[in-house]
Amino acid sequence: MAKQNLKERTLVIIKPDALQRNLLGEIVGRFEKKGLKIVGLKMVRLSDVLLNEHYGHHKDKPFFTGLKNFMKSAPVVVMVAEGLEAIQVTRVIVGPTSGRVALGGTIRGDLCISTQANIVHASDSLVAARAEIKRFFTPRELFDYQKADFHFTYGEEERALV
Ligand code: 3AN
Repeated sequence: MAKQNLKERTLVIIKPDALQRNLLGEIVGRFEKKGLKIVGLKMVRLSDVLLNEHYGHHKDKPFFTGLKNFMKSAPVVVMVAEGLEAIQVTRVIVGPTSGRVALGGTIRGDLCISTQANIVHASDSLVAARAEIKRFFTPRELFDYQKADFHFTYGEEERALV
């Protein structure tokens, strides 16, 4: 396991269904309220090349073409969230793949009822997060900055985990 640090980063894609359903602000707000720091944010339209790479592990699944068409149907918002155990924390607040089994309180549990149109993508490991952040962001599009609420977001021992 990688050493805990306050600068762990994860990639989130806010999918076309979220934009169409006017949920963009709600979703970004959930990450902010949780205490994660948003260090990158932009709107993009996904291409086949990018989707083949991003969802390469699903290329033999029956839903692959449908998934790609869905992901190209409108722009998406890509975001990098940073914080202590950001990858795991994000998976927890997002919930499992299907909105039908995701628990209330999670983004998918509260906001969707689908397996495909499930609002967000979130990196599932450190290796995936590194590759996915690099896929969507250049270093200049990612920001290192202090947050005014830092002392109240983490406790003393956590703040020392630089
Ligand atoms: P997660 O996004 O929860 O990590 P993955 O990586 O298994 O889930 O799936 C990637 C994306 O593929 C999902 N977010 C969802 O949009 C789509 N997907 C996964 N399973 C199905 C399925 N059975 N039917 C339709 N789409 C699916």
